[in-house]
Amino acid sequence: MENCLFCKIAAKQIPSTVVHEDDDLMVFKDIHPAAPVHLLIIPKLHLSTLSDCKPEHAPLLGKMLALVPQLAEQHDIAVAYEADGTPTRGYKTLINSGPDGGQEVYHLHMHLYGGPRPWRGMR
Ligand code: DGP
Repeated sequence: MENCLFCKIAAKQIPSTVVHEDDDLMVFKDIHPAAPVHLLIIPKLHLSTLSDCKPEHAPLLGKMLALVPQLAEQHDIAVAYEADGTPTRGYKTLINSGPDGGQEVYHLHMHLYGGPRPWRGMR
């Protein structure tokens, strides 16, 4: 879509640090990281917000979510377990939708945050 920042990133018209790309998705580092690992997972298809998604987009949304464990492994933020079974590490996924949801860029994206805390402005 014309004049969409993330469409331009997906088309490589604007540079970004890409960590994953396939036919449907692109993942790149957030320009203002709020955590030691802060990635943005986007569909190449332009969808402005989660509210624009229809049932037919379920496979694409599923693909975005299903990529998270792989990204978490690659960036050393996957949930692990101590010898006594206590969970350690881990990450947060977030989709901001609309003004009240704090969305700034109107191309659907999922944030993936991880790494040692504290994280900027987040619990
Ligand atoms: P949101 O508030 O959910 O719409 O988050 C948009 C995110 O996009 C925000 O964390 C900063 C990031 N961002 C904005 N412009 C750019 C850019 O040009 N490049 C990259 N890599 N990230 C950007």
